[in-house]
Amino acid sequence: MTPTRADFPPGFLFGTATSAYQIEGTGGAGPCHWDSFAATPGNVAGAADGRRACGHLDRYAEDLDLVAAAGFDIYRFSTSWARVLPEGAGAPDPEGLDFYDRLVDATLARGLKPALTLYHWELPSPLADRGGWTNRDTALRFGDFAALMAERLGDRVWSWATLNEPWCAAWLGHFAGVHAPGLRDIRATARAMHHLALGHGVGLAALRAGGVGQIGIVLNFEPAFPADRGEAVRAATLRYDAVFNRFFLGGVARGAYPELALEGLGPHLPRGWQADLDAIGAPIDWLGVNYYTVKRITHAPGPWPNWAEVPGPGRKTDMGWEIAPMALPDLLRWISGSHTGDLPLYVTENGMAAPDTPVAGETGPEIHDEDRIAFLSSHLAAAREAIAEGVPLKGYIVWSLLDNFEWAFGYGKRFGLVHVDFESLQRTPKASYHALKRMLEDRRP
Ligand code: IFM
Repeated sequence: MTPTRADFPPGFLFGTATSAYQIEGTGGAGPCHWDSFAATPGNVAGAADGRRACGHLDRYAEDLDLVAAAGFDIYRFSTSWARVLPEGAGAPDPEGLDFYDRLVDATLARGLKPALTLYHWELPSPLADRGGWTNRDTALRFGDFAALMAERLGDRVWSWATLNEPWCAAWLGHFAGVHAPGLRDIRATARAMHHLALGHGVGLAALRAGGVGQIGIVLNFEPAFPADRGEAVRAATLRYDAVFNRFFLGGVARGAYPELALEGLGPHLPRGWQADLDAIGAPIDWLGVNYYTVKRITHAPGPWPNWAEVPGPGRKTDMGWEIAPMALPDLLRWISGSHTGDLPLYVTENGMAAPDTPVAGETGPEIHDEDRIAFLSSHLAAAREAIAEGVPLKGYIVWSLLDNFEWAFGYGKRFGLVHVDFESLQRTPKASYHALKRMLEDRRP
């Protein structure tokens, strides 16, 4: 695989990522809105749920051994709010806190930097019952959760992210209805967008008050291109860009939401939302950029936002996502040039889903995921190009360590560097894992 570690600046960090609900298995956690979303027929492919997932709760040591053996520097993971605070607030469950304590210690013991994301989508059901992210109180309770985690783990965690991909939690969960809580309502969407942004701000303040540093947020980006000529298509593309790429970035980096997003969402925002922008736009220490694909947009009739996605010309992953490494340098340049300046950027997720069928090898199953090796190589080359052009990119993290619960797609979409047999839970490193290991070993001066 090229480029290799030696082609990146000294100190550039490589990692791999997971999230709590997707790998842990629920055992002992309080109920969360993904449990009830998955328990509702038709929401998740194969009627799958997160009850067992990858059994990481019991196998975390083996999983961390895999991260360390590959030669990664960073292990990015998330904490389940419902495991730590089954009621969403109030008394923590000591066993939940102990699990993350052990996980952080085990990460450090292997020479890895623990990069913790507080919220990767599993909202405790008692908070969902009170309106979830449509309710301002959820953002305040998130601050309490952040304070608790800072107090317990602040002495050992290397970096903190408040939220992962708030656009998905807000838009896919409240507008498209394909993520928990499964709503399709623009008013709920607007409120969830704002309260997630506020949750970031409140969480950030709580982490700062707790004395921890290296605090950021992880946002997902999809550069959008007009699918056809014409003013209506161009306008639809700009609207898509405003909602997808610029809403949270604008809030966090400028303390302002883009006008084009406010055109549709503004009338539904909670009264006095402007007063929250100072907290939302408070300084952060780094920004996480999740990058998978680009979008081709056309105009759609009907109510705002009047856009529709159309398939692009490029090759697609198993998710149907167009493979577009060439858009990554432009994206990173645009983020730093227009919003974040010298702020360190990290690619906090990049990877692809592929069928990854095991074949019999001499010593056991083998997975020849050459497509993933090509995908990762091309995106690493794109990251390197961005650095050469002066983007302050400091690290690159692969999604994901393990095949896992891919939300509404259940267990059918495999993103892992390590194959998981969901019957036996056996882990088998794929060819991409071995290729990355070799590329990380290259430390030639
Ligand atoms: O699996 C997800 C992850 O939870 C968030 N970012 C995108 C990944 C692939 O869809």
